Amino acid sequence: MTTQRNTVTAALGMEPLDKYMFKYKGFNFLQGSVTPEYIDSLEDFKIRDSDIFLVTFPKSGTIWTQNILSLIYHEGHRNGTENTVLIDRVPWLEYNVCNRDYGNRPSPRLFSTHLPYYLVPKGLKNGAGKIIYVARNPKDVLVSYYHFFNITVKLEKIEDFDIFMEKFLAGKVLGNFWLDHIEGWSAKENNFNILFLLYEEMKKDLRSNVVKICNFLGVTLTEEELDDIVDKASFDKMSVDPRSNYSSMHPEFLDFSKGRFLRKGTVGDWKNTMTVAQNERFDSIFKERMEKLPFKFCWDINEF
Ligand code: PPS
Repeated sequence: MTTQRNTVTAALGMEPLDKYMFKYKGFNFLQGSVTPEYIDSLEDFKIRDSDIFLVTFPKSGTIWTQNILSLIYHEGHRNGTENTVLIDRVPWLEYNVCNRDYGNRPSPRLFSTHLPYYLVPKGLKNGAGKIIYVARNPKDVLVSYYHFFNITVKLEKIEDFDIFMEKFLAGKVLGNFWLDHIEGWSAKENNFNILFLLYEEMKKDLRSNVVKICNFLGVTLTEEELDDIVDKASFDKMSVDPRSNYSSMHPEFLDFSKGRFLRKGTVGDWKNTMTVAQNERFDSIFKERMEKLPFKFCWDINEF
């Protein structure tokens, strides 16, 4: 009876956005992949000090950093996890697609999430565990996302970039509005044990960013181990490594006949897609708030 009542109460707070997404507690989720009850339960999800959470707005370098974390913790001592795919090594907190018992995973547990700061477990908000937030310039995020919408089976197909851009600007995508996501996390920096990384900086100098991650996590690696991670986390190597490029994802989720998850992996590709008018419209909404962020984004690989 109580469970039934809870189900009904939770369902009341659930607002369908389209056939593919619903909004709950102000945040957009994939329809059919998570329930309001599960989202509610995350608040009390017990955090261990050894937990590591990778937080991103979609298309900001999640899979890349998942792979780096996985290489730091598993490479060389994989202990039978050689054939485990990334999504199982650094699983999604809010989308338990492999149906694992997160509570009983051995430490250190690695998780990924796109959640906003206010929906993560309260243990994290109280400073337990460690968080790595990776951000990418939002114009490249937009273009990457546009292509992703067309390879994922779970989201609406939108061929017209202009229409997709409006959806992105209205926050009607997973992750909601880019500025809200990053502002929320950066404003709450002091509540969390958090390291901020930029995709463009990783692209410019991956090695020093891997060192930064290791220092933050308190992991000591040899020079050879570092070189190996930098090599295995390169775009070219990841593109052909089925363990780390999501190519083994079930066709129920991704349709690889429409494109690749690791598409271009560069900085400034937005210039090949956005028109002058689209760029101006984007800036008119983003510029002022972007300038107040504590990050300096790079918009073109030629600026390196
Ligand atoms: S998701 O769906 O949110 O998990 O996507 P996410 O992994 O955050 O972002 C996908 C983009 O990251 C690029 N990527 C990389 N870039 C550089 N080097 C490496 N190793 C790498 N791995 C993934 C990937 O290509 C997507 O960007 P685009 O611009 O579409 O190529």
